[in-house]
Amino acid sequence: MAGGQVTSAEFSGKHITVAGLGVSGVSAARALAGLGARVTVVDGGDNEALRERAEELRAAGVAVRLADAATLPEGTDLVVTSPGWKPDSPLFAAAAEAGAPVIGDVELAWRLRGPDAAPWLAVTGTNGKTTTVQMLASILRAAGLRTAAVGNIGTPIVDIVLEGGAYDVLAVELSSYQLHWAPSVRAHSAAVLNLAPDHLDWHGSMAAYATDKGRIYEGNQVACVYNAADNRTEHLVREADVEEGCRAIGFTLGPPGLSMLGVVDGILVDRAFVADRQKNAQELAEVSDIEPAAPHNIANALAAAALARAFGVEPKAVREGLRAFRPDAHRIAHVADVDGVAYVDDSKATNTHAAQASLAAYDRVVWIAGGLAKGATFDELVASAAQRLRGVVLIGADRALIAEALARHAPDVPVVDLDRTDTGAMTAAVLQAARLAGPGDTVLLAPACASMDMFVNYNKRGEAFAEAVRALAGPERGRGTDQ
Ligand code: UMA
Repeated sequence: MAGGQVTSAEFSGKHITVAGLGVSGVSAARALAGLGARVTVVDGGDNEALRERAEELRAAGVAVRLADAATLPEGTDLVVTSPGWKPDSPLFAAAAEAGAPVIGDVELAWRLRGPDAAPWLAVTGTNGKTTTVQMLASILRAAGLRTAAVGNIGTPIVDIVLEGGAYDVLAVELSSYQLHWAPSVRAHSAAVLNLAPDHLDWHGSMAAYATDKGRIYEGNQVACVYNAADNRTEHLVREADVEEGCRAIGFTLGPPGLSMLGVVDGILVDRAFVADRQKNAQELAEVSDIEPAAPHNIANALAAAALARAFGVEPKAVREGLRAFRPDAHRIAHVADVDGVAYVDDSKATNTHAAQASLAAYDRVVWIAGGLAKGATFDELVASAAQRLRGVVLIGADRALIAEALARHAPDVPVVDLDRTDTGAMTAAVLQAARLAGPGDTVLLAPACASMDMFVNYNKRGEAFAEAVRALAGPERGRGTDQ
């Protein structure tokens, strides 16, 4: 354990149950065993991958129990849960009965921080968190700081915290689940990018979801960054109990007011972290430095810039960091042009809010949508996009919900309901979309739903789309030209 900063007193000798044998559970279990705790990992699943993982942990002295997510191991002092476990899981009811507190892996990481631990710049929001955290890490690196993008993005934060003083600052993506289970986290500065209904089946209500998101501002030291176009985020700042002197900093796609970052004539400008901000603004970067320069992504860049500026990063590094950043696959990724039609993969649009942002970027769209709705409704999304839709192809388990919204708000738009949830349905969906599209149109995969009814994850869904598009283009047209 590098750094040697981690204190074990709180955990050593305790019997700790870790809920979940996924990415965060494995990381938490290893860390706790290393600190001298007696650890049992429980997981409701039982398959080959889990059994393999269980064997590795057992070799490290950790007990593992599969195929039972409900029974609390005898003598449990504390439960450390993975983010995905719902608050009403039977295991937590049993823990409450036994007097064992429940915390998340992010809370564990926070409690394991030593005296020279790196401060956290934290990001949440319904959409854009991963991209923003990556942009932020890119900016921090450009400033010469030792940093890592961690948390919901996929790198368990416990692993990084155990490295002690190896970092100057962390760019931390926090999901609403993680925030729910992390009551004492106190970020240097934090941003809520936007707030729209998502994961309501987990949180129970929009109010509960917003409350958990808002926890990210609690105890902030320097800046609470909010989206001026989404007053729900500003409201969360007002509700938060922050350190004395901590400022509310807005970001906007228009000219910035005082204590905001915004855009003037294609330039990203800062009117928050400049000395004479009453009269002046500081140029940070150009919109053309951002890839892709879609409106929601410019907002992500502004939020990342605001957090970096709150940490004292110079304008030059903001520009360099944004220029160096390249988005992940499956986020508004242009796959190919075939017969004058652009094919775009935004499989990452797993909720209505993301799909709305994606649809807003194109004038004439054939939309491929559907999957698992996660308790969402589609009226607002369909009504906002109706004018731009040339056709719709529906796939997946909850497609009827979208079909009903289309019948209400876009009754004249042709809809192909594929009535399929098998993996091969994507090829048929692309063929149907090609039939509906004409030159100048965009065929857009922005499902507004989760993928797990048909695919392992949204990456696989996007890959299936790209493969079907390439097959449509044919070998002689694979380079995306019209022939
Ligand atoms: N499990 C049960 N019972 C339950 C729930 C889960 O037994 O009631 C078990 C599952 O069988 C599985 C394990 O718990 O083996 C999975 O735990 P988990 O779903 O919490 O996932 P992890 O693998 O630990 O990954 C988590 C995040 N997953 C979720 O929040 C669902 C990852 O975010 C994150 O990258 C990782 O920790 C590291 O921090 C993924 C995600 O989808 C990307 N996040 C959601 C989002 O972005 O919308 C919130």
